[in-house]
Amino acid sequence: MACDLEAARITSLPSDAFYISDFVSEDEETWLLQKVSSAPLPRWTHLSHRRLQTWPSSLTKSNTLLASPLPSWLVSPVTEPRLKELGIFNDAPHGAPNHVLVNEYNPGQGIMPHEDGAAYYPLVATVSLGAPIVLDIYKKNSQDANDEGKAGGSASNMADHNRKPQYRILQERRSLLITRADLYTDYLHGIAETTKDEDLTADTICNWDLLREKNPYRAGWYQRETRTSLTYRDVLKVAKMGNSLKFLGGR
Ligand SMILES: O=C(O)CCC(=O)C(=O)O
Repeated sequence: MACDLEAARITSLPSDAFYISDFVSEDEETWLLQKVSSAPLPRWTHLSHRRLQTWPSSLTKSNTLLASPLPSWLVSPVTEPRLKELGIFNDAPHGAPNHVLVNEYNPGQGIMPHEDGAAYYPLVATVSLGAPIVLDIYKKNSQDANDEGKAGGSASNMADHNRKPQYRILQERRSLLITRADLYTDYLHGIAETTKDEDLTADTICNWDLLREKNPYRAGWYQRETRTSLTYRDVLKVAKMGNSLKFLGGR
């Protein structure tokens, strides 16, 4: 996949966001979904509004990753060669993603507005599989900044249910969304708990011109189906196994 990153920039968003509609092929999508669904059941964490796999493992309380490679199905073809070719992780401390969250949303499920916080290099690469979904982007306010202090780096303004997103990104199945820099640090992102994404137009969807297909959204809405995301990040603090015992509480 040869791709000029600048051509994929979502120009109406603050810096930086990029959207590539055809990032994985249909066969690769089927294969990746099969890998997700064949993971052992204990791999899933069931949350109230989605379920989640964490690869290679959850971070410790001090936001440290115990060094361990990602499984090969999360590496090839997504990180190698594709993300590598884009060069987006070149400046990250480990030069490549070392952590992946797999989120699965059934219709009606979503994720509260939040930020990913200081545990990670400020860049997320999200591969969408199975069905489209709209990601909402909110400018952080002073209440979020307070919440961030309390929650240790993950602002989520739960109180304000009427809060309107400032931007909306439509993520098609098989697409890649990259968010980084100010968009990572100064904004929250979330997914509405709805069975229908509505009000989809060139004016309301900031990556409208970059969509692979606009026809399915001409009516301005679509019915949600199960959508899975692979979110690739670089965890800043990594402990080698030799040093791991102290992170696990040993001596
Ligand atoms: O599924 C997505 O696209 C968003 C996931 C997300 O916000 C997260 O993992 O922090």
